[in-house]
Amino acid sequence: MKLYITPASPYARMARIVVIEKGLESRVEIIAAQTRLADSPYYKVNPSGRVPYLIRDDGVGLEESAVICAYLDQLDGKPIFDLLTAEQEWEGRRLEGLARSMLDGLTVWGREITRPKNEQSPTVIRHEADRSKRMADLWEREIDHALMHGSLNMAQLTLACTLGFEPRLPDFHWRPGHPKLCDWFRPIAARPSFVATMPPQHH
Ligand SMILES: N[C@@H](CCC(=O)N[C@@H](CS)C(=O)NCC(=O)O)C(=O)O
Repeated sequence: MKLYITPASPYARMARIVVIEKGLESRVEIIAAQTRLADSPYYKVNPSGRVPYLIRDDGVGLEESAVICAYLDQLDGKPIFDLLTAEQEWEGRRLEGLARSMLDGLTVWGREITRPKNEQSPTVIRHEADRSKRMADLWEREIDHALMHGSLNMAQLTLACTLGFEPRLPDFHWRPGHPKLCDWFRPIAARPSFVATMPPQHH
């Protein structure tokens, strides 16, 4: 299989972490795609131009981080990231949705600050910075949920890649006032799969 990524993408990072956590490194070739470039050769591989994108062994391509993670997770017949038991499923999805909502805002913010200065919108930046503060407050409360502890699942993976987007956003300060979130993040960020996939610092 081939997994197209960019080193800074938190969505691609989720798929890369599942590859490592599931021991699939020898089966999945990681390829850096050239995104956001006029006429990039990558658009012939994936017309949307987004990462992550997984080309399965049968040649079929999959888009969307959650779909790709679920596919990689079930390859060995023992999915661990997706919470599929009836009593956990909706809580798992609810928490994953909350984390993804925060991440979607951060990536809009991140895109804004990588544009040329004269194209950046202070209104968009303020809107996303404010949203991230509200969501960090929300997560300081939700982090006590039982599903946010124990074996790594999609909700935890999504939130960890959200908080772990900080090197890309110099003004994203989620730690002050959120001690429980700090304690939660520390051991997850230290996992080899997270260390190996850290996004590069924004300059
Ligand atoms: N909903 C998608 C989002 C993927 C996404 O937005 N990827 C960004 C990188 S963080 C991208 O490839 N951007 C390139 C572009 O917009 O052309 C997912 O979860 O996989």
